[in-house]
Amino acid sequence: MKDAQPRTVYLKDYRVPDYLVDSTRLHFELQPKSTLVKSRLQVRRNPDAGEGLPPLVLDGIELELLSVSIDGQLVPASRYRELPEGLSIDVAKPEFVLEIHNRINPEDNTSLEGLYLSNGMYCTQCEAEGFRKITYYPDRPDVMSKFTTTIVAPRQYPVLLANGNEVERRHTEDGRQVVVWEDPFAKPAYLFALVAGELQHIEDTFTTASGREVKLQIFTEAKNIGKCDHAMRSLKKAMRWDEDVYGREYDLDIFMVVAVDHFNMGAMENKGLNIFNSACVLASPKTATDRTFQTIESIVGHEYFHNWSGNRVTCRDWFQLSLKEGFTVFRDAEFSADMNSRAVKRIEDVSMLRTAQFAEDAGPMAHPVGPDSYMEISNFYTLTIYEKGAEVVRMIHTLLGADGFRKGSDLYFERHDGQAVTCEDFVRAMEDANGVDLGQFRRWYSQAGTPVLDVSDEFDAQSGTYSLTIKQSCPASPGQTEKLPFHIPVALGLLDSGGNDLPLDGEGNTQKVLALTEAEQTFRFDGLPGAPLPSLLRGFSAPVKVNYGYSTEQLLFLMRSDSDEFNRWDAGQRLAFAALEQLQEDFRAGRELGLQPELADAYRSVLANRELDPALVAEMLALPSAQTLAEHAKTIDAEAIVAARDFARRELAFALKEELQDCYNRLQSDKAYDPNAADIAERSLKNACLAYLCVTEEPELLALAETQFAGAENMTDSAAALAALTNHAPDNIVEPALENFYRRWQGDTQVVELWFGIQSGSARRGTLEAVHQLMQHPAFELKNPNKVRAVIGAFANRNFTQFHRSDGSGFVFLAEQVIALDRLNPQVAARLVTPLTRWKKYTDDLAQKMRGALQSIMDSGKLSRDLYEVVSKSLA
Ligand code: 0A1
Ligand code: ZN
Repeated sequence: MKDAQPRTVYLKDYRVPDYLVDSTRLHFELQPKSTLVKSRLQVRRNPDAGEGLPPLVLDGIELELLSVSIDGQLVPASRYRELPEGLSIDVAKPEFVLEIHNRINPEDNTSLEGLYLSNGMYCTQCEAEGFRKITYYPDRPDVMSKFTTTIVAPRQYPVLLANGNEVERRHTEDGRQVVVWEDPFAKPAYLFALVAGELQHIEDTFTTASGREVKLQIFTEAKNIGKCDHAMRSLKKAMRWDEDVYGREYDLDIFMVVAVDHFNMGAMENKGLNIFNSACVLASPKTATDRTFQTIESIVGHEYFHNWSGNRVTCRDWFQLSLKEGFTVFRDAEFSADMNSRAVKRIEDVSMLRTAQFAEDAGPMAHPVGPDSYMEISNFYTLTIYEKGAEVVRMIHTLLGADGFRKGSDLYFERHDGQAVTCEDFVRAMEDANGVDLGQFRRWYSQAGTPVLDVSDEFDAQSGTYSLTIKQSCPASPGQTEKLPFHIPVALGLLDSGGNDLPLDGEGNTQKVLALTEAEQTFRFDGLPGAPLPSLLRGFSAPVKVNYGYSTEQLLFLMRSDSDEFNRWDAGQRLAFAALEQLQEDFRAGRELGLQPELADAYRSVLANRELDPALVAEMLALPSAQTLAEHAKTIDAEAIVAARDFARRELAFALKEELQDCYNRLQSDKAYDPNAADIAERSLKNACLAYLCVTEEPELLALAETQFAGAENMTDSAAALAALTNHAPDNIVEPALENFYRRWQGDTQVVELWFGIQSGSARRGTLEAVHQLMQHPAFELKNPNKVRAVIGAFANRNFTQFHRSDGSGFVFLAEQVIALDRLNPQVAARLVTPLTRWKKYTDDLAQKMRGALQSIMDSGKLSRDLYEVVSKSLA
């Protein structure tokens, strides 16, 4: 395990590498417990690094060193030193060939970084610092090298893959297979990949805009070969989209995707050989939900888009992680928006940002999009780097317009192709291509925390002048007490009393992007016929919170009339939010609870509106989640949140029973399943109605779910019915349903994970005792991150009620699991602990219990560096 010594890496200490590696030849002889790795590096003193010949320092962890040679001569042990996490070699000349032999143990590698085994298949994960678990190497993204990889493996592994093009295939005398791959593009070690196994594949081709034919292959275990088609279709769409929207073509003759069951994250963009978590690539109508189909499309897109935004142009150091991740998330979000409903995609993304990223930004691990220090880089694959980073890129897009942004991205790719660069280089390319100054805008990269806008307005009836005053502020975050004003693009519309957009300038534009740059600024609009109603931050034009004293009537009006669909939804959320806050207050004061009738009325008219996209209707009917309410609260009172939300949901379910039933019936369809946007939208509304109807717990309404469960031809309908039953039906209905479902799907890993998640995430079924039982289930495996996320993660993150039980047993449970997991997989352990890190925001009793659980982790013995960073920062 890596050392938990609290070392901190600082951006200010960045130095160019002392040595460069022009070419890297790797030779693997695969054995589960003892794989031999031979590396041959063409090394050269970096002319930009200064005078003299300092020792060559290589990174390496958990490696058994066999030998070191320079220019064919064994280096005596006196000329190199093994370091706790590397090797330091004395150097006598500015250019040489370094050859290192070492052994590794893939079978015992449960961290899933470096080379490991998943269900008997060898695979690698090298980002961010996994390559150093394979061999000694300058494992930093600004050392870019051309890789040639030779794999030697016994017959049980007929498929042997690495980056680039296959250039040779033969057998050794003892009958092992040898395959050689060559990647013509220089790349950092984090993009290296190797796969070996008994795999099958599907194949297709793509002809690029310039007429080159690319072979596309998706590899998986034989039993999943029927689940690859959707990923292949998604890949081809992504390839076309990147040509159309960014002018970016694929650059190798072959593009491979491999599905593996044991994977820490979603997927990985290794050059020419993407490796995917099975859950993010495999799907069939019978086994995958609509959500999975959409997730696959977006992740396949994401990894593919990295070929340019990440691989051709990569990061200089890991402080620049958002350079590739923020930009690529923005690219994948736009791809998904173009393939599906734009408004719904935006709503989904913003909901996630508002709950999880805003919480991160307000917690002990808060950091800017461009952090300036870390203990363990794996902890910085965060929502801030990814999602807020994407919002920052989106704001640049908003400020420059689509054409200006394209000019900027063209210049960025052209200027930096083949280089390892910084976020600053990205912003400068945008500026240079457009002749603009984004000086103040750069604060989005350097300041953490979620800005708050307090908005007030005034209308002078005599002159027809409307004044909108916006004050911005940003709460303190770790290490940053004072914040300077951000440059915030505030997209604005003004509605007249008929609900129409007013022209905002002489040219008749009805939407304007205000440039908010001061701590307080007033914007004036002249010649208005009457007092307008502002539609603020349309499309969520910046990752900020907006306070404006909307009345209930005004929100109802915006819900009906705003031409911006995102803001229509947002108005409904504000309305529901206010109602839920009132309920929480009443609950705390011991008053009888009652829901204002306006909310049900508003939902009724949304349900009746046949012009709206059904997926948007489904979003509009959803109450803000418990997690969203928690994020917004000054102090989180978990019991009040649960009481308020449960009460409101029940009230709405009874008040809208007939309309919900009508809508549910109307959306019944016997069309063959197809995961297209229109059908997905209809299913999402149908199942949203079903979920509400089951809240009533009335037998004839629960029967709807039973019937749907029994007859469902696709996993979306089946899982939605099972979840509704699991949440609301009595045991004599739920138990057989869960059992049937398991019996039918026990052979399918992805479905079993879904089944785990439904139970652990249910307030009724996923009690602590039940979760303990699931962990004893034969299909549960602590070494498999998907299983951990489906059982423990779903309990801690999605089962707000049970996790926050007042006796604190949910916290103790999580702490115990985190401690056990840390010994196997530090990355996953450090992520899993997140819900405990927010303890300071909770009411006193729960806060102390959460803190106690965190402390017990700290006191449990030696922690990994990953977990140590999160726990120590949270306790500080
Ligand atoms: N670059 C990948 C994410 C990723 C990061 C780290 C991993 O292992 C620790 C794996 C994947 C992406 O953005 O998709
Ligand atoms: Zn990525």
